[in-house]
Amino acid sequence: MKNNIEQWSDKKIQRRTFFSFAGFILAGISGWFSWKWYRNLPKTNHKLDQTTRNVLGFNEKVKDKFFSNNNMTRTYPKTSAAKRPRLNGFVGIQDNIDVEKWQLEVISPSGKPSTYFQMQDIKSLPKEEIVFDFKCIEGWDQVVHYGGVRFSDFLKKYNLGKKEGSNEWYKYVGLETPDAKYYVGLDIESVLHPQTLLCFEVNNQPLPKFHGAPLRLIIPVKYGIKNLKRIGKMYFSDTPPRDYWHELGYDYDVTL
Ligand SMILES: Nc1nc2c(c(=O)[nH]1)N[C@H]1C(S)=C(S)[C@@H](COP(=O)(O)O)O[C@H]1N2
Ligand SMILES: [Mo]
Repeated sequence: MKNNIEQWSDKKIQRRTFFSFAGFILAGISGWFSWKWYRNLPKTNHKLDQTTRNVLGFNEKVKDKFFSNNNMTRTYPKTSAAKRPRLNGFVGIQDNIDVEKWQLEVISPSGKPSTYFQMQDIKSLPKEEIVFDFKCIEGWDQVVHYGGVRFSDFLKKYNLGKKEGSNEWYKYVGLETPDAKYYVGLDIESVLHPQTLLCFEVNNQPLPKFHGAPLRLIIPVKYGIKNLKRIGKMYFSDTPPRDYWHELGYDYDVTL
């Protein structure tokens, strides 16, 4: 049995523990709200002195580095790229394809007729190359060198992917092979990532059939399974498009 003094001091300790814990929580909450408040201030707010703005800018960069899609995938010199890159996955690319007759069908979100694009519509955009470590979910990876155009440049140039009469992007892009046997769903942030390319070259040569001729997706923020070969159809939606490997039990969002 504890004496009165001991009981009294136990209570005091409990009270103190409670107050310091509450204080800790409150500090956290108020920190979070000040951060939100700060963040929402217009960037040109002259009430913020330069030092504060520099600190905020720095914080923003740290945040982007660790938490956002602006994170760039590591790239390598062209000399590190595999000379004969591995081939894997042949669903939807078995048939022979007449590359000259190929076209990309963009299915209209509002039920209007599709729009068709030819290779020259894609090649008229600025060319981009990327050398990066391509990762297959089956456990292998390989440094590869691809060339094409930015997916985001394609969408912006031809005014695709935004809701009619608005500046808002659809949440997802669906891609399918011409025969619709292989298909993937992609979140719009990953599609708009600057390293996401519509590719027509590997190692500076036109894509061979089994690398996805004439046009394939290279999306370095995702595992290989989302890097659809031989794109035939494209569409936009706010609900997740059907996805070949997701239907077979893989995670839908295989972001690296
Ligand atoms: N059309 C189509 N694209 C596909 C696949 C497929 O089976 N069919 N497999 C995917 C998988 S699992 C991987 S790892 C990569 C392999 O690309 P590569 O053959 O150019 O190395 O393609 C992806 N794109
Ligand atoms: Mo893969």
